[in-house]
Amino acid sequence: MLTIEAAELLLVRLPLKFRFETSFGVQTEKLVPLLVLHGGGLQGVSEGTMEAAPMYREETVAGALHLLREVFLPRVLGQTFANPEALAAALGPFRGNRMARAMVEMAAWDLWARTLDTPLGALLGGHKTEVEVGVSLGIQADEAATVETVRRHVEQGYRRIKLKIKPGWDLQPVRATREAFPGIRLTVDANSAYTLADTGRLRALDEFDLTYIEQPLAWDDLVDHATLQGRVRTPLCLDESVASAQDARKGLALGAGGVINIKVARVGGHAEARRVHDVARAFGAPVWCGGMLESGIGRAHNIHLSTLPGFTLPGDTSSASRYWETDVIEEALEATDGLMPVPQGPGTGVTLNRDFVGRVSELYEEHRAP
Ligand code: OSB
Ligand code: MG
Repeated sequence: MLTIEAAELLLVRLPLKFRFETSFGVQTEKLVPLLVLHGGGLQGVSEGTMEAAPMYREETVAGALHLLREVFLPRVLGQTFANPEALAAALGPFRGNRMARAMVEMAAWDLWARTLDTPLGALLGGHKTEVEVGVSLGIQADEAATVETVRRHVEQGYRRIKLKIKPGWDLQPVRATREAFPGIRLTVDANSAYTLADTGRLRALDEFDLTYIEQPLAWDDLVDHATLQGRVRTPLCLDESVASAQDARKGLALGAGGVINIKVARVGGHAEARRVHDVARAFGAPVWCGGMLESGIGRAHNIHLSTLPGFTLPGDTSSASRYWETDVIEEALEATDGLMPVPQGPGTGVTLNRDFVGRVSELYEEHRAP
């Protein structure tokens, strides 16, 4: 049983160690909402991956904090649930807002796994003790800078290089990278920056032996992705446009892509992420775990999810030290030779650094059972 006795909401702003440019624009810091659920003398912690502005999907940090306070937390505070899926069902009647709902669900999974004294990954059905990781590299100033950045990360052992592209900056970085590194596993991510009118340019990517082209078309589209997939040889990977296992089923049935990027929060939490994984396996489609520049809390959740057997392509869960001078957790999450160890211990296996978070959090709220 899982009794939710209290909840804490925090909001931390972390400066990024690198300038992250995508087709959305440039990012230099990350706003990280954190939720701590308390029950039975234990704590479960989660991170919100919605952004300050609705660029990636429609959710925002401000909207999520409001919904958590006014709508979602009141539904679970003081209640007892058989397990995290029963808790998530209490939020089931609400539409959309999956990243906000995922904060409650994911904190509940961490709390539940700690209650059972089990690592989260094992509870979800995973077996791996380390997971393969790649790296997502932002748009660079020119080809030379792109090749130099790729070189640094290839030398660190990352198992896949993903280049962010946008119209006007696509064939150039990919050609330069492929010429310099003929053997690496290489992918691109457009974050919805193209339309079917760009089919010729996207088809030209076929000659570079990319493992996939991630989300070239609109964030809410599957039909045009299916049309495009009929015209390019490289598999398309769906990110933004899969918000549920049903979306995954429809996308794969339509032929909108051959690979799925699973982001646990985008689909509403661990249980739905596992259902997306199961649907993809039934279609024979590989999946991998995406990232949203998470702090150590979200990163640890991602690593545990990646232990499921269908995660056969390297994820975006690269070393935390790439992103932050100081993380919100006490542990280091560092990959060696492209392998990220799964944190040991119950739950996510990581601990909120209360001293640091207490000093930098821009918000602190405690919500108690009525
Ligand atoms: O599309 O995968 C994406 C970051 C923010 C929003 C969307 C995306 C990304 C990344 C970064 O690609 C992955 C990471 O390093 O966490
Ligand atoms: Mg993406």
